[in-house]
Amino acid sequence: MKEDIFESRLEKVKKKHRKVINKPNKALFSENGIYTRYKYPVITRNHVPLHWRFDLNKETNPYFMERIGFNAAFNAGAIKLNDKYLMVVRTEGNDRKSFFAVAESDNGIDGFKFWDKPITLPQTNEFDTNVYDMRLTQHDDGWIYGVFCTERKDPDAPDGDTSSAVAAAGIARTKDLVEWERLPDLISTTGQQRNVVLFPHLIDGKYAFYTRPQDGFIDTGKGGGIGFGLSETIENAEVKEEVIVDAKTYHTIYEVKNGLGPAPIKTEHGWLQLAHGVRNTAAGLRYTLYVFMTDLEKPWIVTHKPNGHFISPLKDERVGDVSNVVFANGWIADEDGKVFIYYASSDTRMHVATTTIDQLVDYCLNTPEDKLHSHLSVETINELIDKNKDFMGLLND
Ligand code: M1P
Repeated sequence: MKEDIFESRLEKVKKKHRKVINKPNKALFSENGIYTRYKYPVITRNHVPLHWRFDLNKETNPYFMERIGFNAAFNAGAIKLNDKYLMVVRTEGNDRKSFFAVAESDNGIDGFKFWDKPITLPQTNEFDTNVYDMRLTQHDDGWIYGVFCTERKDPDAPDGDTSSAVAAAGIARTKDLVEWERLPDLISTTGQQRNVVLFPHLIDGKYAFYTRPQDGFIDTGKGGGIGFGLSETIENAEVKEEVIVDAKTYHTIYEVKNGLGPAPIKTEHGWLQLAHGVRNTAAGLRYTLYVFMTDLEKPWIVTHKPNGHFISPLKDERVGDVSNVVFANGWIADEDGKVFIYYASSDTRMHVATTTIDQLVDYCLNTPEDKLHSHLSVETINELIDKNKDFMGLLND
């Protein structure tokens, strides 16, 4: 009887898992023409390999029950290596601990499959309680760096406070995403850090980081926005001074806080940057993605900034563990200019949107900026209406 249960459940679970992994994705029509969304998520908790979840020995698991449960697979860094599209996925167990695991696809839009084992991340002297949101940077120095958030309990939390935490930027490097060398966490003067991204080139012989200084674990407080600073070394990274690249601003989609997404993409016009912005609503925080461009030589200076969000949570994306959130820390630019934007929805699953460098540059150069007042928004709309006056016939049937 027990034997029957084991065999029949094994077959059903295997079949379901294969179906998830082999499901072809489908491009959706893009009304805005800026990027293409896809019908299905590219990675979910259902993609987690069965041998991470089940004891496959009939003797010790006669009912073929799950031994280790997984809650979510989201906020992935991304890189193309040996012609494969790779995501370093924030994989979260039912125990709330997240860790990094690599998922691989041949085409970047479907067929993502986790590697056999999660990443074994070496520890510093102070163990990480939780790690998440790795940004990958292929640096000129030959290493691939993973910069991520390491979270630990706040040592100064009063007795009985079992929630307060401290966030810092952890740094590890690798050549193949398999073997990792852990370096000391980034030191900065501004208390806590999350959403830290290593710039791919040295600037004045120094390692350059985009940062997100914050006063508290959740609130950025006086932190101000997306920052930028230089460090003499990467082996003991320390940013002594941070300038604010993109400040949080009243009545924008990044009013409460913002943070850089993946390492920027170089174009002849400047560096393409993808970030998330957070605003408050009666229903809680709303996270959307926005795009801007920084100067080629001075990548801490914003040159173009389209107004509003680039991607916002839509339909099923709107609901999850932390609803009304889209978050991105990975994108891949192919040699031919195609760009794969990997974004997570509601801290639950991963999606892809595709576009091109040309389209992103056009978007940055030609989308009006946020002029911060309703009447100026109307002015901007009227400018487009006036520009269109000789072409209105195109809209007739
Ligand atoms: O829950 C939404 C996001 O919240 C944090 O991002 P930020 O520091 O910008 O608020 C992170 O915990 C992120 O992982 C999460 O997706």
